Amino acid sequence: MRKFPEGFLWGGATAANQIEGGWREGGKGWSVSDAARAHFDADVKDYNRHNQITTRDIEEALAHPEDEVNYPKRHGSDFYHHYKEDIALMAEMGFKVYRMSIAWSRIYPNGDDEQPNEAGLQFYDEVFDELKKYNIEPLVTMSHYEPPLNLVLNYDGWYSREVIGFFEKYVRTICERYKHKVKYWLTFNEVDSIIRHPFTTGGLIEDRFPGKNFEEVCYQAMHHQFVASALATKICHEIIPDSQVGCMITKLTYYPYSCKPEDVLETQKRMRSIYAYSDTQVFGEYPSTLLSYYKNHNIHIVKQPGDDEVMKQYPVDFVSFSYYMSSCVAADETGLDVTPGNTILAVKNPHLETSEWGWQIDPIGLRISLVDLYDRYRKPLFVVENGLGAKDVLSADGKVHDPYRIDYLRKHFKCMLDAIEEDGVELMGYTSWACIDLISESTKQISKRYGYIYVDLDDQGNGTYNRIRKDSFYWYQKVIQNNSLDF
Ligand code: BGP
Repeated sequence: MRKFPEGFLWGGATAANQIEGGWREGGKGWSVSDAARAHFDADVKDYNRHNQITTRDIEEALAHPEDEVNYPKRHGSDFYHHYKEDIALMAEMGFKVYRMSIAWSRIYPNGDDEQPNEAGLQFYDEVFDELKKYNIEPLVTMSHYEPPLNLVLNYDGWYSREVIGFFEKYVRTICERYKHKVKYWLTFNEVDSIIRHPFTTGGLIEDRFPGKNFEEVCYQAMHHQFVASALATKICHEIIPDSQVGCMITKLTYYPYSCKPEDVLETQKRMRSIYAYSDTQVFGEYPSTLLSYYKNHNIHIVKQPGDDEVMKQYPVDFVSFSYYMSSCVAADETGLDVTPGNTILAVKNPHLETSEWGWQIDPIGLRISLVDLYDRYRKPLFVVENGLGAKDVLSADGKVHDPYRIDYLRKHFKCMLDAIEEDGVELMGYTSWACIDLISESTKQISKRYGYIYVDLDDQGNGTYNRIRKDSFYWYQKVIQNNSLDF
């Protein structure tokens, strides 16, 4: 019987802005995600265009906090009121770890408040205590599309150097408060995503930077996040000596569309552009690929004395990533078939099937990514997002039959095991996205379901919020119980 390593951290992942709801309770302030909801158009192909939020959109969102369109999106799966039940279900599956995020705007509702919000701190205390009851380790993302909206409106988001200080204060507060409860941390979810969705990741709105090169604005904000990530790692290690802090990137596997050297070269460029973000946090310095990009595109990043040293001194302990799909790459992609993907359009690979949303399903691509990342960094890896979004249906028998999800996961797990056993990759664990149905980031709808647990709710916000175990729930339970795929 092939087994995963002893102590392998099996679990599931969520993010506060997609699962919690309770968005105006317990003193929580507006986050960028609460405001981003107002603008959304569910056409995935136009994801990036539609996510270019304007200041006017924000004003409208603030003026209509409970409008019907946004109601279900802002109320998530109502984990805020169901966390005990949800954690009990995770425990029933045998979770060793639960990846979740803390909503910064629950702790500092405006981001720049003098004092933290006690009710927000108390909420996560209760969540961590509940996890502890079942011996589930929390893995906490400090920032997953949740900067307080006030930091956008009054500071221009992560473009402002001052936001580093606010983030440091927030990190210090949560590390102090949860030092006996949380050992595993991630700094920024998909730190590279600030380039693709500047508003939700970086709190950046283009119309607030008249006359400026917006791409430069994004990279400047990203620099501030790199410095903040290093400082967060420092703070975490100081306050919680046995803590482990990881970076988190969006990992795709890229294949040359053909063996034409031009296509292979372009593929290499694309891969290097992904690694740039983890390189910076693992090696503690900007890689040549980003520096040359800046030079060739006339991008000037303002650094303060000490930034380079801080980044160098406090690299992350492990490397985590999301993996959903792969894409082909060609030097000239005109006329090639494309398919939607994780916030990007991907060139179609004729050898792969896609999800209902067009994302190319590629378990071997996961193994390739694991090996590449491990060879590059020699640091433990953690798959913190992977899973299948599907239109699950509640059958007449009151159950949800999702054999397609089981098939997807089994194939990905097998490739992880191959990477561990045959390629010698050190993999700490796996948290599937998402362990329970929640609001999808790209569609802003719950009908793109990922969970092992079905939430009875539709895209209009109708439903009982009841939790129902899907078939995949029982399958995952067996995987964890046996620490193996053979049972
Ligand atoms: C990642 C995000 C998650 C999650 C996931 C699935 O990029 O970190 O927040 O949403 O993608 O994407 P979607 O919800 O768009 O299907």
